[in-house]
Amino acid sequence: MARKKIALIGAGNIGGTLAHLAALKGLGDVVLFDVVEGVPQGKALDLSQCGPVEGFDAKITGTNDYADIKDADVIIVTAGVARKPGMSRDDLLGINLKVMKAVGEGIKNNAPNAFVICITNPLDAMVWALREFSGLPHNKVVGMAGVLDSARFSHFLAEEFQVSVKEVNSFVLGGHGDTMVPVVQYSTVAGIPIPDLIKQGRSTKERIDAIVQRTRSGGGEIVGLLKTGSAFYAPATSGIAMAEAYLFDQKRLLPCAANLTGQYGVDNLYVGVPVIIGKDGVEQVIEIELDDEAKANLQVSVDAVKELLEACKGIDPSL
Ligand code: TXD
Repeated sequence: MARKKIALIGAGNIGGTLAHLAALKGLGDVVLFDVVEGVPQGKALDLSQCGPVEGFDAKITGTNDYADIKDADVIIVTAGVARKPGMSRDDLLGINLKVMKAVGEGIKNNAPNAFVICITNPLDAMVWALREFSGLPHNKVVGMAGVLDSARFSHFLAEEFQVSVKEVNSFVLGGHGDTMVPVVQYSTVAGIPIPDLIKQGRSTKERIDAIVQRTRSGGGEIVGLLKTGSAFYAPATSGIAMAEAYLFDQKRLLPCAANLTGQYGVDNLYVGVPVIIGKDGVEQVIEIELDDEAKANLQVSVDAVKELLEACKGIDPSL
């Protein structure tokens, strides 16, 4: 069987880490694309030289030409500008919208059958715009945010309850922004919902509220520390988990930014919800019962995404 082809659009911090992980995990051959000349080629050469040490044969190449992503099976998009301290995700809108147009056209012309995972911020607007520009079916274009946000939530919960991260299952829904909705009700430690653990006296509502807040500003906390860019290890790991779910038809239930067609009372909008990812891409959107607080929070999040889309349409009338 021929090796799968993974194209990474954007060879920056996340792109490079994605390439490294894809090679280490043997997902297939990797093509790193960037507009900057030399960077994807240099990173590809460096990464290829991990092969003899790690024992992988994956072919890793760098390019500035969209023709080289031809017939890619999976495309992960991180192209654009990352947040700098003091910059909100939405400040990135204008710059990254133009980037999505170029990327969408590159995908449409060269790899229209790919499963496309968008990571570029502001995520919920960029994944929607990328879908519009690429013209691919909605089930084949998905945004990565919820896997990362849930990983952050789970990490903090594991610390709070002093248990292995393996015992923690958590869900973050809604937009990838300050309005995201970490759902306490469905987050568990060894299957026990957090509200029950609070009742048992293992934590308090105040401490969990603080964790929810820390999760919401989890990206900003890292930007503030790094000063020259944003998080990239956990975002790349999260993107790879989604790619694996597709490539290996794992039917994993992952929180992703997916196009809604009436679910959660939302139509024609990309919002973070639990979906099943398998060989057909987004195979199902899972609707879960939310309590009133989570519902209200989700609505705030949906309204924030809607506002971003209106802003996109204002910038690019072709949308
Ligand atoms: O959860 C999430 N979705 C996120 C999103 C978590 C963390 C970071 N998130 C966003 O991912 C972040 O705000 C950025 O929008 C992207 C990529 O983050 P990264 O840290 O990888 O940014 P870099 O290192 O600046 O890399 C971006 C690369 C860089 O090499 C540019 O030259 C390239 O994108 N770039 C382009 N590539 C292709 N085509 C075009 N037009 C282009 N413009 C810039």
